[in-house]
Amino acid sequence: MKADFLEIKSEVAAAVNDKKPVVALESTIISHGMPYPQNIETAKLLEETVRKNGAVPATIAIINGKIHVGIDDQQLDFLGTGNNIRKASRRDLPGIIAAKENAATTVSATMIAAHLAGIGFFATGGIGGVHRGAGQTFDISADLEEFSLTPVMVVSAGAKAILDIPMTMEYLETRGVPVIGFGVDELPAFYYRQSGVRVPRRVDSAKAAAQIFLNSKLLGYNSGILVGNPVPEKFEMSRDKIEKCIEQAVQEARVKKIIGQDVTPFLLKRLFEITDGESLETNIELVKNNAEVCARIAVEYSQMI
Ligand code: PSU
Ligand code: MN
Repeated sequence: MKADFLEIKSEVAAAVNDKKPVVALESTIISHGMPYPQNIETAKLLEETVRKNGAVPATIAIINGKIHVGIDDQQLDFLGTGNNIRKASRRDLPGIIAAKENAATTVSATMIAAHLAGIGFFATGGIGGVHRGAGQTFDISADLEEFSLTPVMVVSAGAKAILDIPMTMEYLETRGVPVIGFGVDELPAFYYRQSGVRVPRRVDSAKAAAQIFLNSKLLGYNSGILVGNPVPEKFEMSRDKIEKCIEQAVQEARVKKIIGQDVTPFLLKRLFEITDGESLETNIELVKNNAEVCARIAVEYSQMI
């Protein structure tokens, strides 16, 4: 049985086949995480950044029920402007494919698709995690569980500060997911560099991160690894300022009874509005930085295997 819904761009397939470095990129950030036209501009910037650092980019999305690993400009425009694009997480993939729908992939779905295509590295902005107030709402992103199920190394600026970062770390610890601080001792908090939550391991080079991924493979792990790469200092937001804005956005989501997969896009959109666009600027810079670091790790890894 072969997945006839998997369309791997020829450049990507060739690179995977030759064991060359490839970096997967997600599409939820394009369709649900950023406004137009910055979403499309950022997607292009990320692909360029991956190339500049020696790897082949593969942006992943579902178009007409087919998982595309690597998309073209026309498909990118469609994902960035279309209004009927679903948000696909692990639970959604089989149904979306069957119904031949269009969907952007979250971290969990992107990890699944990347692995299916033979790609081991993936750069994003922030992963989903345990939401504030999860004790009441049970809102825990499927991204966390995915790390224990799928062997992909994900470079992110940590968990979004809209989440409960200590609980997110506890969850990852329970699932046995290796978490690495890239040049830092604490898990980054997306908009700012230090969450106050220590990571179990710090590395100071791309090579050291690649070695850890290789070790996990040699140990027979079938789980992923989270790399926390902080936003560059000059683009960091003031912790006090963004925390106040987050409190406000979270409160609004509660009043409006926003639930399920709509929570994260709602919070990101409100933060963009409340901060007058500053949160978006930081978001773009951190995800670019993640694409660079991820490509560098993928390059190091390709020299080890
Ligand atoms: N981080 C961002 N923007 C985003 C997301 C994360 O800066 O759009 C997306 C990712 O695709 C992540 C998803 O996987 O939000 C998590 O959604 P949820 O909390 O519903 O699991
Ligand atoms: Mn959720």
